[in-house]
Amino acid sequence: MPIKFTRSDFPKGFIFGTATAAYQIEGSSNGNCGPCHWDTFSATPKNVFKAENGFTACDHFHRFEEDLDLVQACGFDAYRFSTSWARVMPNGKTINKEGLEFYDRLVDAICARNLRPNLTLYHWDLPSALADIGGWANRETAKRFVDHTNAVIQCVGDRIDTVATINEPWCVAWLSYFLGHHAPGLRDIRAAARAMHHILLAHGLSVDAMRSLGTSNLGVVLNLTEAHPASNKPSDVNAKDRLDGIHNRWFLDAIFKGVYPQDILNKLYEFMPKNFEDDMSLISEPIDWLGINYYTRGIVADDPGEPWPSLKDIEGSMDKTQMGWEIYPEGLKNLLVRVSRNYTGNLPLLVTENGMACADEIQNEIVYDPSRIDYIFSHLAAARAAIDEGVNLQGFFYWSLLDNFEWAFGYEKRFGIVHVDFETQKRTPKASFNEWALSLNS
Ligand code: GCO
Repeated sequence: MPIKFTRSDFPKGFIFGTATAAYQIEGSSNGNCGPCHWDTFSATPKNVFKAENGFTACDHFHRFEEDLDLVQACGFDAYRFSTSWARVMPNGKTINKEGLEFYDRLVDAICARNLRPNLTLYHWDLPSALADIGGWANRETAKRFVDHTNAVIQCVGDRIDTVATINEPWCVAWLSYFLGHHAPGLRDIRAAARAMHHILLAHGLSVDAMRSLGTSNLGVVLNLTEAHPASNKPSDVNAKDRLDGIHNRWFLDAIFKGVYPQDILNKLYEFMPKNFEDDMSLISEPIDWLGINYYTRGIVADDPGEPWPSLKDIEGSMDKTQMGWEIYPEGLKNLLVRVSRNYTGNLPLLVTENGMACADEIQNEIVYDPSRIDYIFSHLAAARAAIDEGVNLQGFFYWSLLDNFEWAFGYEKRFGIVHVDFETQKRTPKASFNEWALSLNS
């Protein structure tokens, strides 16, 4: 059993929050939202568990007041949410007034509860019209992202605490265009190399646009993994470096040093867009904070039978979550220390996502989720240990407030501290919610 943490164990002013994302909770059939690439990806056989989609999700579009009451009742300081590009610009071009009005009301409702609004501009709902032109493989998509940025910031920017441009560029690019697990489900190294660059270009352009509008507290959210080799064999150790390069260094080096890591660039160079070097100063424009999403570590072996990067995922032997992800809190501490020593120095860091899926069930109106409670406290301990080593960590957000549409896993995997019955939309706070409330209110 990990030790329990309370507010007083963290520095004064440390921010505790919970996080969600638009497509996973809002219900994309509401409010004249346009089609996005997740709608078509889900409608294609074998992509998403039971071919589920985000059409209704948690119907947060209509129930956001009730959901925000829960965030407030739990004692959180902040609420991280995203704006759907397809809701704001259904055809990728024209503004949907109803979409912006929704976010206007949402931000007012967050502020009315004395919660800090932490906005993410892109959490994966790419309008289908932009998927049609090649999505993130096309430079034009990065340019269009400025229109979305401007529309959202002009509407709610005056009340926002922090803005993240992109959530998890590795997922947007590599997982979606190379591994094919997320929309648009491509498995193509040339499209992937382009997406790996254009998503960072979109970040840089968006930061630039927001600075011109006078918006402050700008950042980006990276999902980092601690890479481990399957054995001590040099071939596996090299494989570990490739995983680290693609997953972590590609983004950290680009954003904080203005270059791509040479070992990975050597392999991707021939597929990269022309003159990509000219974008690097924009991509590495200073930011005000960095968000890190952390769930588990990655173990890889060399797979010499396959072309570069010749990686084979290996299952670890530690306890796992419902996702099959190893529970490895130490990785969070190690990453925070590494990032702050090698890249960010005294720049504020936030853990913008951390959480666990469990096969939760309601019994007599109660959801008992002790393994999630252990997961939370052991990761809070890791965060605390990083602070003790001098990391300027300023906040921690639990993923997620609600059980929701877990992308390719549909509604089966439950990450929420609030249970959602997807038939009735009834919300039931779980034992972990009560535990958070105890920690935050003591
Ligand atoms: C991500 C996203 C979330 C996921 C969560 C659990 O990290 O993939 O930001 O949308 O739901 O991470 O997989």
